[in-house]
Amino acid sequence: MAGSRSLDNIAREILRGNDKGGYTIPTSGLYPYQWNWDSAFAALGFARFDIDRAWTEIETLFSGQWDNGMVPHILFHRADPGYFPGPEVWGGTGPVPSSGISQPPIAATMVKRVFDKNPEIGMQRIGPLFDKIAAWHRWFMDWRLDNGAVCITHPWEAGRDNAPDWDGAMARINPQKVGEYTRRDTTHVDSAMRPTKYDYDRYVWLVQLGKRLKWNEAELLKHNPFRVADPTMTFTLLRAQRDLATLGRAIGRDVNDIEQSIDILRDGAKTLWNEQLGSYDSRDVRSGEWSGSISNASFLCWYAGLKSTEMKTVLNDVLKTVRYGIPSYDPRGEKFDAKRYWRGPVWGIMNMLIGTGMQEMGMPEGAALRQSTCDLITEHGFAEYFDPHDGSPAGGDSFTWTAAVWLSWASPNADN
Ligand code: 2M8
Repeated sequence: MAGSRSLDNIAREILRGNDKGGYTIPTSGLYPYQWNWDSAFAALGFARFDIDRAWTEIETLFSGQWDNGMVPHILFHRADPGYFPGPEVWGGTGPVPSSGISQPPIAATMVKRVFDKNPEIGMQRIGPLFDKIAAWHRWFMDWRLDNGAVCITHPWEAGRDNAPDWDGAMARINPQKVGEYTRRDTTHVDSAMRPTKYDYDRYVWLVQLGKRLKWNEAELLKHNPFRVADPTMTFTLLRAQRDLATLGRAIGRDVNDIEQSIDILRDGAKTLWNEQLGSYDSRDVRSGEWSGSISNASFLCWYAGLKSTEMKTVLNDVLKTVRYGIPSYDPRGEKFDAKRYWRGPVWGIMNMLIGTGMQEMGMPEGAALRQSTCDLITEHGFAEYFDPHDGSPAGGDSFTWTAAVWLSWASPNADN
């Protein structure tokens, strides 16, 4: 087992190794492009040893922002045939070839942390970024709210691609006319760790629909059968707006609009409380049905600044069932799958968001989760995700966000 100093060095090497010049790929082979929330985590990792590079990561991400404010979930800076679906399948309409959907808005929160590390440099870099982040958040507020909760229009948008949360909405899609396509992910990784063909047919069908509608949000609102109010998006945007307001005040900007949106999102978060389940849950806006899903996103309430003793009880019950928390889906649920991506495995990034939320709330569970994440990475490496029962690594390796989580939170040498 490597010591924490040498693990810090390995984590730095992973970030440097995945650096393609101004942006970082999540891992080579499986994900050869710039992903939105992966980059926000990467920036935080870089901030431990190269503050300038941390800012550049976010600046490159925002170079792909669309005119309507949307920041795509993938920027295809340089074509790579190793990934499907690529730029031509998506037909993004922004300044850089891109996908047509977004991802959890954690950038403002990570930018605030990078800013706080070195406010002098931060003051030189934050100005233009502040406006771009505000425009992105405004796009969510204008186009994606349902009773104040933030909706996704594609499972990839939540970042929790094949979570059981979307099963109901996915079942209503008939992907008959999707045509032939070749997946590339299963050439890089064991297919038992990836979404099924059933899921991929529907992912591709939704991309084809968006492309046909030229990614016009008003049209998507009318025609897209997939619209789910999601705790990942709602809690991360609520948190991000708070952090953006703080940054705005620090640089003398008017933050009235952002403050109003905080109230709207706080009310929206209440609409994700599933009383029968006794947990935060996803809500299918088209059918009005609950997903009935206790996921790791349910525990992002503390990260959003919301107190919840009920979720604390749920968390302790879930943690009793696994060696390494927090599983992406409740192991007591029949859809739990310890290896298949977002249907069970543990993800360092989610642990960090949830854990920092708990630490900020003064909950001792936060430090315990940090220690368990430290043990997981120390014993099992920098994998994309892990089996919650035995910690075995899954998905891609030398993974950017796991290295970033180590450097900025899980390592005993990180400042917590
Ligand atoms: C995974 O998603 C991509 C599609 O966006 C894929 O499977 O091809 C998810 O884990 C997502 O949250 C993550 O941002 C991305 C890159 O790490 O991989």
